[in-house]
Amino acid sequence: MAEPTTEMFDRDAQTMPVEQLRQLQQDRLRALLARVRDASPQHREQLAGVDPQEVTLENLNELPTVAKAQMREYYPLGMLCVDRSEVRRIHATSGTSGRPTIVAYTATDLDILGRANARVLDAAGARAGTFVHNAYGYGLFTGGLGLHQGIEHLGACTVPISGGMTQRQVTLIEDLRPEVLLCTPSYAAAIADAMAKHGIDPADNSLKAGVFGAEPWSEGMRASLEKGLGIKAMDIYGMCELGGPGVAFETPESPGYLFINEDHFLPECIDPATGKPVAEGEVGELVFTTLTKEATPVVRYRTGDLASLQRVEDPNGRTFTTMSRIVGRADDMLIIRGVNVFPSEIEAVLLADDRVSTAYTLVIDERGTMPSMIAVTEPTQDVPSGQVPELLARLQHELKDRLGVSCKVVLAEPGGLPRTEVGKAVRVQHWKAGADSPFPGLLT
Ligand code: DLL
Repeated sequence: MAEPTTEMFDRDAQTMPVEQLRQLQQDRLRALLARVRDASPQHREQLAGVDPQEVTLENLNELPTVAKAQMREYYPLGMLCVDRSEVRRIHATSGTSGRPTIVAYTATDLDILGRANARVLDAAGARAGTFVHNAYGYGLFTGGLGLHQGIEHLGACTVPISGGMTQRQVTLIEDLRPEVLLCTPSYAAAIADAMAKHGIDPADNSLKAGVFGAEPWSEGMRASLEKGLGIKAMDIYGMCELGGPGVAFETPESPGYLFINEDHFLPECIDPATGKPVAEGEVGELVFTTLTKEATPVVRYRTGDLASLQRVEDPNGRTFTTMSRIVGRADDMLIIRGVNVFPSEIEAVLLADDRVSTAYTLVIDERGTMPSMIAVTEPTQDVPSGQVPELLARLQHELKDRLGVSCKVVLAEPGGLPRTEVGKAVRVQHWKAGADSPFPGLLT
């Protein structure tokens, strides 16, 4: 695989001087507002009375935002800003917690989706001709086909396996020798476990890089995946309402900082309670405007995702601003005995200990008057049983230290917990009074 430092896909756009980038964003923002203001019922309502020529990057935060709940009211296509005949593809959110949100793409939108994701794959070291094993789900979910678009744009080769049938995935990786793996981090962990079970040495497989996203993950998970698969693991962020994957991505030289494809996605970071912008480097809720999307553009879309924004020095010359890892979702936060807890903090503690496997679930026991937390996980295969009591005590101590509230730890047998093979891992389960135990035999 070529070194990412020697060439760069779309270098001119990715390394544009910041002043020029700001001007491009300003021009695109005004053109977008002028185009969409009267183009759909959703935009008409949101942008009533707005004069696009008056809007600048500095006063954009005075415009109203739009959130998922409002988008649902416009189901299915009340957001559409082009004629139906121009739509080339539809994707949708899974809609498990309400009506799905539909996003539509024109031919230009698909081209931009491809370009944005080609930048991601190029940063991970893929080039024309590289074999890419794409185990993100294909279908209405944007992950599979969104990254597929990027692989094709780059001229690389897609293995469009989608999720599931893990044994078959391992066999195909052995046989076709892809260099890049694409899937959720929890599924990458399941693939690593399956390889270990078959005695495949991480150093011997063909994989060199993995691009993992669509769900939260931690530095501990990165270390496990890098060791278990013998790869460099990179983060990718995106969401259906913004068009899918490829909104932001890490490079091997920027762990913890995801470059935002700022020529297409204009980021803001606001205090979720007041809506006011937060300072650079401070955690707030990400808000995005899709500067170039034609079919279903969004203006000031509140993602619910919490992260910080910062411009960093890139050794490869990228000038786009960066976002941190997603630290949580505003609606993910648990309040346990008065303490605010993000499930991602539990993963960070558990996986910092390499004696613990990547499979875990956080059970919120709500059977009593006060909720309590139980982390259900497993030791890795090679932990001697004599070490288990010390491991449990250490994890519980570290969790209490980090969270400020107790979290009991329960260990299953190595390999005893189910793995998520399709879709996003569900890491939190609520155990209500009268309901069956989520882990019979382990929790009673
Ligand atoms: O998950 C798009 C995607 C596909 C991103 C493939 C990356 C790779 P949705 O299904 O609409 O879209 O889910 C979007 O997933 O608001 C975040 O809460 C979460 N999410 C996405 N990427 C990350 C990430 C796709 N890297 C929602 N880290 C977002 C943490 C993520 N959470």
